[in-house]
Order: sequence, then structure tokens, then C-alpha cells
Amino acid sequence: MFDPRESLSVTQDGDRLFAKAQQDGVETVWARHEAQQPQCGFCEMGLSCRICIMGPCRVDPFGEGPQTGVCGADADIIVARNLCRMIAAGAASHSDHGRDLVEVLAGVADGSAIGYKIRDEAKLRRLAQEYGVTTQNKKPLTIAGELAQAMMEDYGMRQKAVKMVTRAPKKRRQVWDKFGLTPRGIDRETSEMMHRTHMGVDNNWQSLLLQAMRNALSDGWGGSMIATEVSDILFGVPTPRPTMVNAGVLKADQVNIVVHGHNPVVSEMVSKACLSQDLIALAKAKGAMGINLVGVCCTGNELLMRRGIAMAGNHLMTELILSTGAVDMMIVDYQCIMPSLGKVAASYHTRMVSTSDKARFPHMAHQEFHPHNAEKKALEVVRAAVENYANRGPVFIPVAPQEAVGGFSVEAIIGALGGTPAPLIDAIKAGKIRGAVGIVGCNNPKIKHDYGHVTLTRRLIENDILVVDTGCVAVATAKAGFKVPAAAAMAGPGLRAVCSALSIPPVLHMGSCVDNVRILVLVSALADALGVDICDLPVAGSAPEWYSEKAVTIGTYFVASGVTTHLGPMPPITGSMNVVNLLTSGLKEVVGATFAVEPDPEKAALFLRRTIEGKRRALGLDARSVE
Ligand code: BF8
Ligand code: SF4
Repeated sequence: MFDPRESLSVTQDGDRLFAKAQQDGVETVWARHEAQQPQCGFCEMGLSCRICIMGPCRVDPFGEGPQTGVCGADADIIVARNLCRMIAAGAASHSDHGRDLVEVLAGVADGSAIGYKIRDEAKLRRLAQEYGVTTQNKKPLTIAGELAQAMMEDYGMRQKAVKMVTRAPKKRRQVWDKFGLTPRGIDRETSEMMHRTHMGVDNNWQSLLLQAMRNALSDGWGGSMIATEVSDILFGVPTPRPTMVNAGVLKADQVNIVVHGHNPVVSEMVSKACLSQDLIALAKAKGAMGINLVGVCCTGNELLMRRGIAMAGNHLMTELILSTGAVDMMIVDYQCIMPSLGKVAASYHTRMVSTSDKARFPHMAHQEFHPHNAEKKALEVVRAAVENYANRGPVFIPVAPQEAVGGFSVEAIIGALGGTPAPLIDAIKAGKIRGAVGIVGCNNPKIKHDYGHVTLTRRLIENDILVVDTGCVAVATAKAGFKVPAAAAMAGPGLRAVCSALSIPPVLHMGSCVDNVRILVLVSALADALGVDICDLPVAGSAPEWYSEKAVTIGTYFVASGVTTHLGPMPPITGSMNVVNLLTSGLKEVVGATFAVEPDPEKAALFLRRTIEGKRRALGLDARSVE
């Protein structure tokens, strides 16, 4: 059995549940990571290629063995192509998620998406106007149908540019036009990226990487933005509301249902089913006090943001949550769902249910959800979860839950500021708030669980930098207690004063990973208010523990939008110093921002503070020196 010499998580529930999993003989992500050591050095450097079957090929980083693949591709081409394909996969994942929402919107319009409805008509009308759909004298369902059609066009090849790029500041759009980065169609850019990386197409590492930026932008200002906006129309714009986080949100005396994955199309229906009086009565008849729905990962964030539903944990907690023995059912949709989960669940009474036609897993029952049957299916699976309560063995819930506040959509942030971004801008100008950092992304067993997120966040708020976060980071910082108004006490004096006056935490939960687009909209509003480009703002991005292809895509659209972005783990690019130099310095002359890699969050905090103070200086604001 895997025996780590030191603790694997900065969280108490993580450590205690890891010990419990060990005791129960459950294999976890850390043991499998250990079993993979040493991992392939060629792959780590991006120097292996298996794009065609003249290969697989490897380039020798020491210059002794082959310097090209069978086709003649050198290290620069191979490294660039591999990174490009990661970005294409990330863009495809988030944008396909967006497409599923558009299909539900179309289904609401024609009556086939049963149980779904338009929750925010004002936002529907705003979006329709952006898309050139006339709204006067039209019923909401008619507008919804026409908007869905217009959004579908964004996926194809009929547009010169995806519609919502017009949300970016004018100066930014000029940069994109100048370098050919304006995304034309969502599917088109991903498809072109895959085409260019086929053997014998684009063999210039620079033009490959420019297309990768256009591809990432097609997600950030296209597919992901559609996902967030349509989710708001269908399920409501998030507003601040209290919630609870960590493994302590599971209840020993209730039926516990965990939703895992990303798309609110499934989890929203499950949450509705959990309110069914019949099913609650059934739970009581089975001896439970009620039905307790909680989330993990991003579909959990979607429910937390809009409904205040409790959050049990992030990516590296998903196996451990099952080892509480308290989960009667876990319902998954897609993305970031470890294929190990079915096997972990088999050590307990937990029933596992997969719901998407796109995502199947070993040892899970498959109950396919579609817009026309989701309402009915949700009632069926929740009933099965209730019936499983009687099969529970001993339960170990290791901690008490932590309070948190989520729900900071851009609309909610502007609302908290009194209807305009002006107070935030004034606080930045006055130097009370030095700037803001968006911390995003995952967990990765290569880094102590949540150490990067929590350490970096602490250092930034201590130094008067406002933090907004999403995805798995948002769960980590909530668990660490940064997401209650009282956490202002942990902030520097300037940020503390602003947060106290507004009764907001110094770390604002902006949602799931597709909701990173809310950060793009927020920085665009700040740039417009100041009359500058995004790359001039005292803001930065960070993904301290990233693992997924989606995270590379997010980082790339942040940088292409002008936000300098720090990465914790090194992407697989060190086999080409040309690619490394372009991403970490050359891009500055193209998009006014670069990537930086630093695994140590203490050092990353210094880098991000220096970046922000440098931007302040360039804007003519006071700047602190960062030692
Ligand atoms: O989309 S942060 S581990 S759960 S990829 Fe996945 Fe990363 Fe978590 Fe959400 Ni995002
Ligand atoms: Fe090898 Fe070239 Fe084929 Fe890649 S594309 S596997 S480098 S021959």
C-alpha cells in the first residue's frame, strides 16, 4: 500500500479521509501517481510525438540522439504541436459544454426541454440584443429560440468573428485584428487547430501558437462565454448567498447525494428533484431526516453560485469524499471525473450514476439525461439514492463544515459596489486596493493538495490585492475560511477597509471554470472605465495547481486578452526554448502579456505583486517596491 512520508493535503478533511481510504484499502490518485514514477522525461518536455504512425518519435534533449521525428519535425514543431492540441482539447471541452446549454435554450423555446424555463428574462433580452435579435413585442420563448439559433451560428463558419468579442475593449480588439487572432467560429478554430497540427500542415511553431491563441479566444469569448450566459438565462444570475463547504457538509442522518462534473443541465434537475415532497417523505420513511444534496468540482460550483448548495470538495477530494461511507449516490456528467471513482465506490454502498451520452465510466450505472427526459430521470435517480440509504455501513464525517459566501457574478459585484465599477476603480487609484488577481484551475497530485491555492491567496490579500477565483481554487479558499466577510481581518489595511465597508470577503467566488469568462467581462468593464486596454490594468491571473487541458486553454485566453498569467506546474514545453521564450517573454510584444511558471506559491506571490505594482507605475499610480 502507498505510504506517503508526509501529509498530502493542507486540509484537515483531506488528510483524515486519506487515512480512512488507506485503512479501507482504497487506492487513490496519489498512489497511482506514485506508481507512475518516474514519468516519461520526453513527454514532460513535450518532445515525444505520436501524431502519425511513421512514429511514435522522440527528440533527444541532450543533442546526441535524433533531433527530428521520422517526418523531419524538429523539437520546436513537435513541442508547439503538442501544446496546440492540448489547447484545442480544452477549448473543445468547454465550448461543447456551452453547446449543450444552447440546445436546452432551443428546447425551452420549442417546448421539448421539459421542466426547464427562462429564469432571467432581462438577461435573455440583453443577450438577444447583443446578438442582433430584435426583442420588441416578442414573447420570451420566441426570443429564446432566435437567440439559440444565433448562438449556434457562432459555432460554425458563417461569421467573421464570434459575437461576444465586441465585449472586449476597442484597443484589445485592434490587437486581435492586427495579429489575426480574432476568433471566427468556435468549432472552426478548434477544427483548424487540429488540421494545422496534422502531419505536413503548419510547420512553423510561431504561426501554430498564434492559431492556438485564436483557438483559446474562441472559447473564452465564445463557447465558455455562451455556457455562462445561457446558464444565467436558464438558471438565474448568481447573487451572493451563504453556503457551507468541506466534507462536513455530508450529513450522517440524511440521504447524501453528490453531484460531480460540470454542466448545470443535469445538476439543476437533480436539485429540483431533491425538493420533491414525495421523495423527502420516502427518505423519512426509510429513517433519514431528509435529502442532502451537495456538489463537488464545477457542477457543485454552479449550484453553489446560484442556489447556495453546499460544496463537499474539489478535484483531489472526489475519491476521498466517497471514503466517508456517507454518500448514498454520486451523479456525474462530464469532465474531471476520475475513471477510478466507480471502483472506489464499490468499497462502500455508494451507487454511481453517469448521465451524459458523451461520458461513460467503469463500474457506473448509466442513466442518460436529455433535455426532454431530465426532469423525469432526476426523480428516478434521486429515488434510487433514497432507497440506497438503508444499505449504509459505518460513516466517517471527519470535520465540521466551514461557512462561505459565493455568488459573485459581475452583476453581483457591480451591485455590491452600488451599481457602477467606480468605487472599485477609486479604491485602486487611491492604492487601497493595489490590483486584482484571478486565481483559477485545478488540483494536481504533483502539488500538496490546496497548498498552492491557499498560500498564494493569503499572500495576495495580505498585500491588499483583491482575489477573485473559480473552479477548484474557489473550493480551496472557501475551505480555508477566506470567503466570509470576517476574512477581511486577514487582508492588508486597505483591502480590509474596502471589504468591511461593503461587507464582502477579500476573496470573491466567481463560479465554475467556464465562469472564468466573468473575469474577462469584469476586466473589460474596468479597462473601459479607465479608457485603457486590459493589458494596462493592475491585474493578473494564476493557476497554481492546474492539471487539465481546459486550464491551459483558460491561461491562453487570459494571456491573449492581455492578462499576465502565472502557472504552478510547468507545461510540457521545455523541449523547445523557442516556445518557452515566446510564451514567457515574446508574447509581450504581441498581446501585452505573457505566461510565467513558478511552482512555489510564495515566489509566485512576489511575481504577481511585482506585476501589479509595475502596471500601477505605468498608469501613473503610486507603486510599492516588492522585495
Ligand atoms: O473545470 S478546476 S480540476 S473541476 S478543470 Fe476540473 Fe480543474 Fe477543477 Fe472544473 Ni476546471
Ligand atoms: Fe513522428 Fe512526424 Fe509522425 Fe510525429 S508526425 S509521429 S514526428 S513522423
